[in-house]
Amino acid sequence: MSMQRSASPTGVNLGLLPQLAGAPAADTFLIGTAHQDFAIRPFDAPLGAEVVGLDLSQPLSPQALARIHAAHLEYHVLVFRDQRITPAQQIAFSRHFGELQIHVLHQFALPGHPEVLVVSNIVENGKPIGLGDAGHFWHSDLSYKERPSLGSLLHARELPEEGGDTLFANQHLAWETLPHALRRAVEGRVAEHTYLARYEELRQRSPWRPALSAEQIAQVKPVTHPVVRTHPETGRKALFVSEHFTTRIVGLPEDESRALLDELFAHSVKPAFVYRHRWQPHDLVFWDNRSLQHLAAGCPPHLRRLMYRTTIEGDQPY
Ligand SMILES: O=C(O)CCC(=O)C(=O)O
Repeated sequence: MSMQRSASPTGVNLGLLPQLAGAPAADTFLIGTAHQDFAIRPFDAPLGAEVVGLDLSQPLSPQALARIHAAHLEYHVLVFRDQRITPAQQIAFSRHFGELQIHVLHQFALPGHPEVLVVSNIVENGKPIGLGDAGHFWHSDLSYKERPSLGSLLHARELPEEGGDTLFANQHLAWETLPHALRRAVEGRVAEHTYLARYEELRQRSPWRPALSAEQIAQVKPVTHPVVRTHPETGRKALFVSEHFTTRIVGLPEDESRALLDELFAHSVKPAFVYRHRWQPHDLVFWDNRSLQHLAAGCPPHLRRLMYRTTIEGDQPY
């Protein structure tokens, strides 16, 4: 499928969704479409922008979608404010960017909507309604799959009065600032990622996590990906390892691999690369898993937090 490309405000080449080819180039400030005017305001941070004045429950013009897509590539996190959308509308908006992935923990799918993962600490009738500790370790979603996630969308349905922030770390900056000796040590190498890496550790902390069935384990066989990946749409390089899912660098002795991964993990989430999202009611946050890692900061357990996540399938990393 051929992709048209347009120049972003910073000169990075931005691939456009195939169905949006021909739409005008991105404008990061006030944007008008046939149906809706909205603004995209970059944060004073190493990544991220907020989108204000757009109603995602309404149909979007190809121009609006093209501008959202370009801004997503540019800022890596888009925060759509005040979205009063249903799960079906979240699914429909997410599908503009690709196929949706269904999480291996089907126990926490939203009833009637298997594409929606419930991320929540709420317990009803003695049973957790969602994955309460999702994002406890830094990670990029579904990096343990052959085709990890392109991006994820998380919609705030119920927020705690305190805590519950989400942190995002820019992995392009992490790569670009990596000391030369470390660059040389990792360039051309591949690393193993597995969903099972810390599953038992998480189960010990959160005993409500279900034991995985043989069928679930078969769905998450270990995979390998390049330690440094190239973003398929912008061509920018990014570090692609995480403390949650990356277990070893292939071809190195265990102790060397461990030491190298520990250095990469520490570097990749330095404060200079991080944006901390403090949620507002009805925020819908759309991030790029090819450019970022993220972490859920957590909230006091007695405060309710309910979020709905959709996850878009990406390419095989190279
Ligand atoms: O709940 C959050 O803040 C983030 C959850 C998370 O890390 C995920 O869904 O992958």
